[in-house]
Amino acid sequence: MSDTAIKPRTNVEPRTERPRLHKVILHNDDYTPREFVVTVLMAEFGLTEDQAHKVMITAHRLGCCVVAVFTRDVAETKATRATDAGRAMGFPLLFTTEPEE
Ligand code: NFA
Repeated sequence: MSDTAIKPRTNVEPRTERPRLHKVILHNDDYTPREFVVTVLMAEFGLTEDQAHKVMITAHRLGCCVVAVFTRDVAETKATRATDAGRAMGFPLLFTTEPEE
């Protein structure tokens, strides 16, 4: 055998880790119309009207509500698009992201 032979690694950690998921959070405000919030939730997150209404009313009552979880890039892109949809209409609608525990 030549002296440049490569020694295979042993005791390698099994690669079973999944990427950490990030929550998209809808925040309540006093100005964005309820129907508009529902429309944005359906358009940007693919929720049904029933699901969107539940998420909207939960944020309205409690101050915020988790919309869904995604990988970090997808969560950030959706939160930005949804926030921008409100801003385009002059509303302070806000979506943020945070990593899951
Ligand atoms: N609080 C808003 C209203 O009463 C509705 C709303 C719900 C806004 C959830 C933002 C998030 N028009």
